[in-house]
Amino acid sequence: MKSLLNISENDLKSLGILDWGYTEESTPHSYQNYMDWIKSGQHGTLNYLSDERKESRRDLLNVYPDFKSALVFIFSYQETKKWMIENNRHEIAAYSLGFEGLDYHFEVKRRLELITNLLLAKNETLKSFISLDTQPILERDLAYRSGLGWFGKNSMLINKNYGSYFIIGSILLNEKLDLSKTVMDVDHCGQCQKCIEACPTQAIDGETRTLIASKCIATFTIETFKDVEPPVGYEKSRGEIFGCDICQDVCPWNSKPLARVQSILSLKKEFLYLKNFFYELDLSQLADMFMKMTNRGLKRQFKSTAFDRPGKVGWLKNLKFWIKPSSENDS
Ligand code: B12
Ligand code: SF4
Ligand code: SF4
Repeated sequence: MKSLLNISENDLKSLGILDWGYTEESTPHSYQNYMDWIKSGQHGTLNYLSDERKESRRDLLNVYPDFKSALVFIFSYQETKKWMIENNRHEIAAYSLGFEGLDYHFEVKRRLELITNLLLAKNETLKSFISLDTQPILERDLAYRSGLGWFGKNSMLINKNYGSYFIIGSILLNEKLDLSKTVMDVDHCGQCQKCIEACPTQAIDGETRTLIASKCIATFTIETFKDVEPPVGYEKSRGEIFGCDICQDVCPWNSKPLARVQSILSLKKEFLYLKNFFYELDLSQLADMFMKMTNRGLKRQFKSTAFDRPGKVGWLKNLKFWIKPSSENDS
């Protein structure tokens, strides 16, 4: 990775940044891919992708009218992923513990604000807007046109040097920066089909490089708050109860980057309880605990982490699938 204007490479690394890119293009290259996906109904119950905000995704100017350029950063959770693989613990997706237990919407935002402040210190007329997951912005495309990778068949943005275990966070700016033009990456999937073959619920449409969202375990375990049936094939997974990394874990582009990092599960003091919850209790004990909480109590318990999202009904739905009735346990 290179330094960025007045910010050194070491400072960027200390923020968990693997690489950064730059673009002055406000329109996504894959807007039509996205619209085709919506039209074919592949977004399933994810209505926030198909409502009136789909127009906003057509151009960054619709979201940030002063847009002139974007700095795009990729934030690693590789160390946590390595710990999970080495310990054969796959029930919780790595991104959710990869920022010391904090919800990345807070932690990565904090890091993006730090970078923004460093940039503003050198340029008083600069204005900025942070894009991190929740804005109506096609962020994988933004990273793609900033030269940070290609769209894998599993639909992940994959970087040739760093794989795909990262979160994308961007700073949109009202001025162009004195940075060289981006060279976009090309496809490096070739004939590989590993993610398509490994997905237990057959949620990957390799032809269009998109997902059938209603079949994806991440949709079922993170984005589904009602007590509904899981996607067909869920039973063939590794027991994922929050998110799913299977199509990344099998991707050859993730092997070398993981081999280079240490295996670490690092949690802030106030989040050490997460380790106890998810790795020391068995699933029946975890379910008992959720049963005893009110929905509001659960939201309070998991405040500032990723785990408040499914709510009580959502969590119990995720867990009950893996808990055998006591008569089965006895026999
Ligand atoms: C909705 C959503 C989901 C949904 C739907 C995912 C999906 N693939 O559509 C669900 C809940 C399933 C989900 C799951 C996950 N998500 Co999510 N999710 C999002 C969100 C909010 C919107 C994505 C979106 O617009 N989808 C619509 C589809 C059509 O767009 P797309 O996924 O970007 O796909 C593009 C390519 O397919 C491309 N394309 C296809 N073919 C071609 C061909 C060419 C030539 C070109 C140019 C382009 C192209 O066009 C599409 C449109 O840009 C983004 C944040 C954001 N604002 O972008 C995060 C995001 C995509 N998620 C992220 C993560 C980390 C995950 C999970 C790993 C979490 C987990 N462990 O459970 C999984 C991964 C599942 C997977 N294989 O995709 C990261 C991905 C980082 C990365 N390296 O790519 C993002 C970017 C959040 C972030 N800020 O970091 N997610
Ligand atoms: S995240 Fe899991 S369920 Fe979703 S497409 Fe990837 S392997 Fe399939
Ligand atoms: S597993 Fe293979 S096909 Fe799937 S994203 Fe990785 S390289 Fe591409």
